[in-house]
Amino acid sequence: MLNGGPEKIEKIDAAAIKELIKAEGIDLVGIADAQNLILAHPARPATALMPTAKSVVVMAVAHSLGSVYSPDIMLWTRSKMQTSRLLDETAEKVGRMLEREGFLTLPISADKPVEIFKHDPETGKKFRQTRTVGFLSFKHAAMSCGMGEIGKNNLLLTPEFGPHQRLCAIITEAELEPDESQDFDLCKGCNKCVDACPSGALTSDGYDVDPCFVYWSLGFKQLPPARFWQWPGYLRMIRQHMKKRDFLVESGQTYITDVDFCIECMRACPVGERWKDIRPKTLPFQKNTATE
Ligand code: B12
Ligand code: SF4
Ligand code: SF4
Repeated sequence: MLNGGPEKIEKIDAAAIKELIKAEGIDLVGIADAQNLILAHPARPATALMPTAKSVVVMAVAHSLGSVYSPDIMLWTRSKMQTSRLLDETAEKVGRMLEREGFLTLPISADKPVEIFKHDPETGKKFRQTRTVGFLSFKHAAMSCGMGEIGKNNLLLTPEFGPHQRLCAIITEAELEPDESQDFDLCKGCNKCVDACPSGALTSDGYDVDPCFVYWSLGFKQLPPARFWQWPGYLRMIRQHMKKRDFLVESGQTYITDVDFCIECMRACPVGERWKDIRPKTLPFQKNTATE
């Protein structure tokens, strides 16, 4: 254990690092070659954050399935925060230990901050909806080390937990033996995630980040108007929300607990071996502050 345990480990190699991390309570650990990561769009290579990076250690902590199946998303959000905390604390501890051993190491948080783009960096044109991107794509890093695949719900599916895990990563100069990427066949193409998506972000054609962002962050089912004639409908929607919601009180709570409005694409997915015996038979309705 890192906490109260040895400050050093005998040997810095992949097996020892994995054992140390698992002893902290992390469910899955994989190691990817930092110079050879599968990249997303826009690309965020680990070497842009640390040119001398050799390895990316990817960690996953399973969500509480009870919170996934809870009747109010706020209960899941609180539980999610704890998974992030465990991941971030472990990343910090491992990072410090590796730096004591002489390897420059950068933990990347499971949570915010993220880069925020009002304009498309390629064309300079203003996006209809502001976009955000992580400093490193954890889903792609996890695929690089054979932890799982990206399903139709645009989330990382692992054989163990399906989409129900939180991810985090550590970039380091330590040269650790990488795990190979693997082909899985986890996504059954059942479309349960597409049918469950309340914003229309997931369709059989793929994932559209803008409607997802607006619903996930505010509970709005409409994007900001792109045309003049769309304004009356948009304002009507805002008025309806204002009638029953208190945005000031909500924002206070959001700052403290990072309240989400949606995990439907995650909840609906049946993949995940480890949940076999405890998964409830029916998925109950889960409300959020904006639910009518
Ligand atoms: C930013 C972000 C979001 C944003 C944007 C999502 C997105 N796909 O880009 C919003 C707020 C919408 C979001 C929503 C969700 N997220 Co999120 N999110 C992240 C974060 C911080 C970075 C994602 C990222 O950069 N991905 C890389 C890009 C490149 O991924 P992509 O999906 O292939 O590509 C999209 C973007 O690039 C965007 N895009 C396209 N062109 C451009 C151009 C520019 C300039 C920009 C900025 C973006 C952009 O559109 C692409 C899809 O078409 C990650 C943590 C991390 N650091 O990885 C968590 C993460 C991906 N999210 C996660 C989760 C769980 C969710 C939600 C379920 C919400 C929730 N309540 O938690 C939904 C799921 C939506 C979905 N089905 O994909 C988990 C996924 C775990 C898993 N099992 O896979 C992660 C890994 C967090 C974590 N620590 O575990 N998320
Ligand atoms: S988080 Fe909600 S809105 Fe976004 S893709 Fe998943 S189901 Fe759709
Ligand atoms: S719900 Fe079905 S289609 Fe969607 S990711 Fe899971 S297995 Fe694939």
